[in-house]
Amino acid sequence: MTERILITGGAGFIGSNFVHQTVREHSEFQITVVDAMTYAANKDNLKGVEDQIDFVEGDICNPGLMDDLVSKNDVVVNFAGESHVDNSLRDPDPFVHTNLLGVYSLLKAIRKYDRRLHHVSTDEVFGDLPLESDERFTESTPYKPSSPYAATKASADMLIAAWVRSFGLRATVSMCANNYGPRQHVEKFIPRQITNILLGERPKLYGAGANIREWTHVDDHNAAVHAILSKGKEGETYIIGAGEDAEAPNKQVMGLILELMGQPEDAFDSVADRAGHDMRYATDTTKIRTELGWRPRYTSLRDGLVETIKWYRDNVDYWRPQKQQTEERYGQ
Ligand code: NAD
Ligand code: TDX
Repeated sequence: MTERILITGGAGFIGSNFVHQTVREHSEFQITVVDAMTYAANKDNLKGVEDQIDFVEGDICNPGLMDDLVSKNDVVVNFAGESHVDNSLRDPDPFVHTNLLGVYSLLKAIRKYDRRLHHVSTDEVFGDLPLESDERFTESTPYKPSSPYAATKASADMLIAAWVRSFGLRATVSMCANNYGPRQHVEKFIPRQITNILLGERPKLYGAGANIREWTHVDDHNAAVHAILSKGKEGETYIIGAGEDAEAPNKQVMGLILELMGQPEDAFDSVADRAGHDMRYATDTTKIRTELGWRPRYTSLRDGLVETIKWYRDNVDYWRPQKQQTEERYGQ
């Protein structure tokens, strides 16, 4: 049976990879994408699938538009978001607008038409873990967001939890660790360093680079979202992450990128640290593995990085127009 799926934020990094994966592997879905085409979107992200989808340019905060689009679909997957922590430290406004008010506006329409929602949250809602510990985030870890970005994502999760409990909203939420892969905006850590090296600029490491992230390939994240859509239990939350072997301090990831791109190991600049910088993220994915049978395909960051570096080398025209403005925003 064909299901009509509304994919919000489908012209951004994770959303567009989700659209490509859905076209490739899930012919049961008839796809509509809605995206506000902010600085983070790229029309080239949907190259090759334009004929298989309906595309609407619009804001998830627009109640009339959401009412119309939600009424015409069976399922909504919300990838629309302001996603970059550094931007949220400079100006939280768009984060409150999209990540909080946008979700509220979606909830109103989804409740009205009794549609199924899957919301894409982040492991940053839990705050951070100490560097020296075996602790990992689970679905019952208390929320303790650090940045304005994480606070707006946490707030949206709270709204959804209340709508599930009080109004019986049919929703699932997933919290994924750091993603990487093709079509990621050059503001983020991995593509920023790769594209700096490709342009002959020095990569930039915040502080001492001791902060640990768990790098999850975007295709694995999206396969998990599909597993939740088909087998997940309404009202539940699911943590997604590639696991212990994909965890690494930023300095080590920097070293790996330099090595894979044939650069000396010290060919980077240490720059001012991020305010409130979370130390360590690490996920416990027992629930999604045991209940839904999901497994990451990319457990080695090295293999994923080889492919990702190749993608940025082969697609200079895609990212080159974003680069200057992004670096001007950083100013370091
Ligand atoms: P992105 O910044 O690359 O893309 C976001 C997309 O949302 C863009 O296309 C943008 O135009 C669109 N958008 C922004 N505001 C909108 C609005 N008001 N209405 C409609 N569209 C709007 O982000 P991403 O990295 O693809 O992240 C997608 C989602 O996944 C975000 O909600 C983010 O919080 C979450 N997430 C990201 C990561 C990661 O590592 N990137 C990890 C876990 C969760
Ligand atoms: O130039 C840089 N140098 C650097 O050392 C940049 C841009 C980042 N960093 C550090 C900061 C982080 O410790 O690298 C790490 C990763 O940074 P980001 O790519 O900005 O990701 P992060 O802040 O960890 O958040 C990401 O993962 C969780 C996504 O951007 C979020 O949307 C997601 O929720």
